[in-house]
Amino acid sequence: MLVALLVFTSPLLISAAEEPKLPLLAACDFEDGQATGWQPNNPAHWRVARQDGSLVYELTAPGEQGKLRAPTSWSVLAAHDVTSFRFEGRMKSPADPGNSYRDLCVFFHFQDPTHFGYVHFSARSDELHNIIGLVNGADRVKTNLEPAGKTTFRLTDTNWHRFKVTYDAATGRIEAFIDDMGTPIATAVDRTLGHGLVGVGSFDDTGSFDDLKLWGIAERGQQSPDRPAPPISPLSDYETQALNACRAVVSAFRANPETVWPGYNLAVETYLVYLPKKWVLLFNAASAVEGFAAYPKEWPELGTKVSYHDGSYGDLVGQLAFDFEVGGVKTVAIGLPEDPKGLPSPLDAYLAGFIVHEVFHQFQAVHFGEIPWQREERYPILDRDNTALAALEMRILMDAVSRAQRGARPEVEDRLRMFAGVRAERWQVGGELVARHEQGLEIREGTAQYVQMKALSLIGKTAASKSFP
Ligand SMILES: [Ca+2]
Repeated sequence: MLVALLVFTSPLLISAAEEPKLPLLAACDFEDGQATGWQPNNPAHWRVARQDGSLVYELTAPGEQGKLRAPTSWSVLAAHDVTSFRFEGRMKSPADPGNSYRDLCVFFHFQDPTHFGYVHFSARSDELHNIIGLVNGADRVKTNLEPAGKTTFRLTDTNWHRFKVTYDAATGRIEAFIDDMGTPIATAVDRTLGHGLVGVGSFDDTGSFDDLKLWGIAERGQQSPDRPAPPISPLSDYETQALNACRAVVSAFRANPETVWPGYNLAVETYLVYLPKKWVLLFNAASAVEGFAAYPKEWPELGTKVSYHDGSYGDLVGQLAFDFEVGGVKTVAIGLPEDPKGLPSPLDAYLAGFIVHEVFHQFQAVHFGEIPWQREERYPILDRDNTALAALEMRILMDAVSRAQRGARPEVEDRLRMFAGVRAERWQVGGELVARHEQGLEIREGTAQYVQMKALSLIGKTAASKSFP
């Protein structure tokens, strides 16, 4: 009894141990009469119909051969681009069992109609039948490791058969199962495509599918430019203002390329602007970058070359990333605040200034090098005398500015002498550490602030940015 139990359960145990735990992404039994989420290459050939006491997904007519020798009918689960996955279900071929070329196909890593992997389940085994195949912009090729003719074929009748196809991104291993879920009938090791959609269909027959379940790891950051882009959701007011800010920056620099700072031109410089968890925009990249697709045509025109990534990209989560590598270039990624509440208004002007200011810090580091003492951690932020005197300096400076605005030049000079006196005294007491840190900070932040103010004044004058005050 014990022996029988062990023999019975051990394949399950082995299988459970070998399979990585993957989250369930989709389960379709078609019992609502709908094939929600499924995208056929020919919708006229697919329907949900009752069969053997269940509603099932039917491929009702064979497809037509295209330019490549490849399966002709498929319906893919459009919302789940996966790397590692497990895709299971049951299938049934109505084709004459006397025809050993009969087939049903399970698709995976589907990226577009000429780039996908598939398992061909058939009633014979040879170079083209009952294989794991790859269509990679050319006629399909067998990729499974078994020699031609050596895979086990079981699609020999018109009964329902269980199937399972798995891919493990860590090893590149693809396994195909039919009836026996413990032992694959075909195995390949192939990382050519690496990710994509799953689907069901046939090389040139009809068939039925039901109880389809997908477990998997969602692909990130590798959208193929020729795959249909996911639907773009309507922009929120905040997103619209963020895009307006980007457009205003680009058009101001385009109209005044050398005016803000020699060589600093955001109409040509490469940089990223992103809204955390929503999207990433790549400005002025020299060439196509993997993971970025065309900027949505429904969105406002930004006046320069921009590519788009949906969702999060790489490890960009915080607000700023300097020396961020994208497409072989080190640049800066400007993370806009997730929530615009509490930001200064007008919001688009604030965001434009923020972008200009922060990208300039990257420009500074590249062109002038780091100022090593600017981020001095030993700076006495808690020293009361230093803080009080620094505050006094600020008051004197502000006083000087307001007197300058009234044209009271002698009073201004008097205030500036006072300011210099207080600062000299404070730096005397604080020592070289305080002086050098503040000088570094003023060089770094002062120039960035200057650049920000200069750009905003140009934006205000640029006709294209009417939304700015
Ligand atoms: Ca069903």
